[in-house]
This record gives sequence, C-alpha cells and structure tokens, in this order.
Amino acid sequence: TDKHRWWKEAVVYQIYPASFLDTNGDGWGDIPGITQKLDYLQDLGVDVIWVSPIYKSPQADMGYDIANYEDIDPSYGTLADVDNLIAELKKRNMKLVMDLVVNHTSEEHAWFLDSRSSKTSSKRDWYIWKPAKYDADGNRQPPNNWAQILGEANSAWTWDEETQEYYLSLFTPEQPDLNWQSNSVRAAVHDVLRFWLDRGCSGFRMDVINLISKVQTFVDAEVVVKDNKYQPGDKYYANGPRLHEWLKELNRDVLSKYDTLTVGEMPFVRDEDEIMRVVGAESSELNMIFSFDLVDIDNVPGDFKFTLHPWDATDLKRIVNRLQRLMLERDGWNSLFVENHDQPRSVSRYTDDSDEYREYGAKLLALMQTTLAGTLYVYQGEELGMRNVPESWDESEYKDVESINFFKKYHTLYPNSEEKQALARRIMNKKARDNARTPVQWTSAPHAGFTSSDSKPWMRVNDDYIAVNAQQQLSHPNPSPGTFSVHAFWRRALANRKRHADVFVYGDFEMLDMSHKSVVAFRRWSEDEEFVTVLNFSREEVIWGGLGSLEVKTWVGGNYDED
Ligand code: TEU
Ligand code: CA
Repeated sequence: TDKHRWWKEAVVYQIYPASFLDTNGDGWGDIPGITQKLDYLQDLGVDVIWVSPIYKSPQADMGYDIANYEDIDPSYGTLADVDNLIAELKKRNMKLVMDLVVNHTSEEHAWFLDSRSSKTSSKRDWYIWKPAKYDADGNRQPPNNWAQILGEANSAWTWDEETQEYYLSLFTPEQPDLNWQSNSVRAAVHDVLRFWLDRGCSGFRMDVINLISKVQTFVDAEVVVKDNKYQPGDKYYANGPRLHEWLKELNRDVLSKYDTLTVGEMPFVRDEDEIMRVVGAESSELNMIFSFDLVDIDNVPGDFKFTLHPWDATDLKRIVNRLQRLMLERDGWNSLFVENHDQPRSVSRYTDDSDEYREYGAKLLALMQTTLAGTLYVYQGEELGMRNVPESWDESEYKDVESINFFKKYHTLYPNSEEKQALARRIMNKKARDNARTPVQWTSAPHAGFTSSDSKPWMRVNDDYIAVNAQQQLSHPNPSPGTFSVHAFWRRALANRKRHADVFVYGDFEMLDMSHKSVVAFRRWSEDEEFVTVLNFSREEVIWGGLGSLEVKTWVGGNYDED
C-alpha cells in the first residue's frame, strides 16, 4: 500500500566513528574502519548507517563543531574514503545517512571567522551578536540569563574582546549558533545538503534541528533551578516561531528533489501538536524525529539532566504507549531508540547490568525495540550488550566536554565536600555521555581489537571486554541449546521484524497492562497475524495472567531501585 516506505522498514545503525574501529594505529576510529565492518553490519540485519560527524573539526564537541561542511577531518580520512564507503554500501544495498549539524558551527568555521572579524563584516548577521548588559554595580553581564547546554554553570553567551559584543553559543563557546533569520544562512545550509545528496548520501540525522528558530526578544528565562546563576532557556529557542516555515522551505527546495530519510533530533518538546506539525504525513517537514521521553525517564522533571530520578515499568509503559498511539491515531511516523552517543548504555540504565543479568537485560530491550512500531535505530555496541564504564573509573577517564564541565561545577561549588564529589562521580557513572563512547569491543585482544596492540585508544576501553566482545558472541551464538548470545538474539530479532514487517513496522498497537509494576506487555497485529510481547523489568519471576487463560512466566531486568 502507499504507506510503505523504505525508511520506515529500515534498520539504522549509528556509528560513533572515533570509537568504532581504528585501522591505522593512531588510536582513533576512521572511515576505512567503517568500510571494513560492512559485512558484519549487513549480516546483523542493518540497512542504513548513520555516521556521527566526520567533517573537518577542532573536536571541541567530538565533531558536533564543524569547521568545514564539505571536507572530512583528516583524523577520519578523506573525501575519497567516503566515496569508497558509499560505493561499498551500494554493493550491499545499504545506505548512508550523514549527521547534519546546522544549528551552530565551529568557532573555526570560515563563516564565523569572517563574522567575528568586525561589526561591519558582510557575515556579521550570520551569527547572533548582542551588546552587553550592565548590572547595578556596573559589571558586564550577558544579554540574558540562558544557561549553556553542555555546561549549565555557564552562560549561553560568549564575550568577544575584539568587537566588544556577545555571541550566542547554546552548547559551548566553541559552537556559535547560526542566525537562521538570515536568508543567506539558509541558502548556505541548503547547499550543504545538496553537496552530500549529490555525492550519494541518502539522508540526514539533523542535530538539534528544533533549536534553529529563537524568539527574537532574547528575554530572560524564568528561574527554575534556584541554585544556578543561569537558567534553562529552551522555552525561547526550542520549536521557535519560524521552525516550521524553515523546515518546509528546506523540504521544498532540497529534500523533495531526492529520496531521503530525514530524522530531526528534537529535545525539550513534548507537545503532540508540535510533534505532528513536523512528522505528520501531510506536514512536508521531516520523516521522523527523536523524542527524548524514554531517555529522560530518570531525570528530575524540570531540572537539568544530570539528576537521578527513580522510575518503574508503569512510567515506561505510559511513555511507549503515548508515542505508539499518537503515531497511529494521527498518521505520523516514529523513531525507536534507547541508546545513542549522548546517553548511557541501555542495559545499564533500564535493566540490571551485573554479570548475572546483563545478557537477559540486553535481550529484553532488543525484544522490546524490535517489536514496536517505528524506524529502529541501533547504536554501536548495543547489539553486544555493552555496558556503562565501571564505577571505579577516575574522573580523568571522562573525555566529554559536558562531563568535564559537570565535574568542574562540583569542584567549584563544593571544594571541601568528599560526599558531593562522590555524588558527582556517581551521577556521571550513571549518566555521562562517555558511557556510550568507549571503543567498540570487537575481540579479547589488547584494546578489545579496536586498535593495534601497540597504540593507545583515544578513550579507555571498558574493563569488561574479555567477557563482552563481538568475537566471543559470534563464535558462540548458542552458548547452550536454545539460548542465544546477545548478538545472535539481535540478529534473529531483526530478521523476525523484517519477516513480519506488516505487524511490527506497520501494524496496530495496544498496551495490555498499564498498571503492573514490572511487566510490560503489548499486542501487535495486522490483518493476517498477531503477536504479543511480554517483558519483565524486574529480577523476580512473575506470573502474569494478562492473556486470560494463558499464564506467562517471565523474567528480567530492574533499574536503580536498589541503590
Ligand atoms: O545533542 C543535543 C542534545 O540536546 C542532547 O542530546 C545533549 O547531548 C544533552 O541534552 C546534553 O545534556 C546534540 C548531539 O547529539 C550532541 O552530541 C551535541 O553535543 C549537541 O547536539 C550539540 O551539537
Ligand atoms: Ca585511525
């Protein structure tokens, strides 16, 4: 029927290139490393790879700070390597999705260098410049109280000595926000998309695409986090006044001329009408978005994300049910993910990752993800049940700018409290983005086979690689009769999803039991077939009678309830 689309059925695998596979012994993953693993990915059941940014970049935020959209960072390889990757993908009937980061650039992008060179630069208005404010004591202050997203103790504005104005830098000072109000900026962004589509890329994951339109008054945000000087400003820049106009324009002028997969990252916004405006079948904006509901399940509502909040299966069901029903009832499209490079490992977050339960937990999540409706995204290492870094790791092992800023905040605020420092380490162990960024564990060789034995990985390999690695799971797909390695389970579950795409991708959905504290059970059906998924998110055996006469004994999981 006409609702069938390749990008709905596709299994997308996210590659975080620095940590995927290093082929030249510099300790940093590279494009040839991706090409080398295409057979592995195809065998797993992957159709599309989404590669996190590989463009030229000073790596202030691991490539989410782009200095040249039309060139590759030498640490990853060359444009010729990308052409070769695309050719090798084509041979396997697979596709490439690039990461498009156009809310901001690097401070080293030629556009910004020009913009900051003088107040009269022809590109001055390509970025967002404002004069300082002065407080009652005559001290210089930023134009408003918005907090930096990757460093909540800091302002979202950065002072420029040379031209004596502030520029907006929502993420870090190294990532100035582009001014999308400028027609020339939007035209330049359109050219970037065309450049990659013409080279053979099949679509984009659009980084924080819902932040491009800012409320132009730039007023102070309400004070919600009392002990912080700066405040979350998302109300003034998430899904701002011209977002839909600009997404429609992008679609009309560029995307509609190609056959693409587009997925917009859309933090902060939960409003159903806003979601449908972007992903509704008639909306002509994007195919789908990443909603944050499931990965925000353990944040204190209204606070910054580095907080710990208990949850149980009823919370999870409420979230899953809402998005599944919304897409069905209002004809939108959904994406499914529980991991990416910004989140801790799912087996550690949603289940019990101890040696005893890790494999069960990973398979529980694989079963949930592969039987829900939406385009499925698998993050590198998720198919192996890779887990968070060990609690024993020192803060110097954390490489992410956001983690470094968080530790800094705690050292500044509580220099003499060992208790607070321990809390900071515990929060980072549970939530830091570093958890997902450790090198992929390929083998039991030194550095888990990520790089050659005599080189040093850019980030420490998780200590558990002897037990948790791809080679081990591939060579023992059935550790005992009727059991599966995590990898073999994913492989089977993905094949199953494809075989029954009419049910699992396109079918109807009903959550079966909204109130049980640990069982998540749902029904999926098409005109011809019906399946029921039953998952137990606890360590105890449960007898669940939700299917009438059929009694189901289930098992698995847990979160941080015992901490
Ligand atoms: O992330 C944006 C985003 O809002 C979050 O996922 C963010 O990492 C988190 O809320 C921080 O608390 C995207 C990228 O995925 C991320 O890696 C970049 O750092 C960020 O944009 C800036 O480009
Ligand atoms: Ca390398």
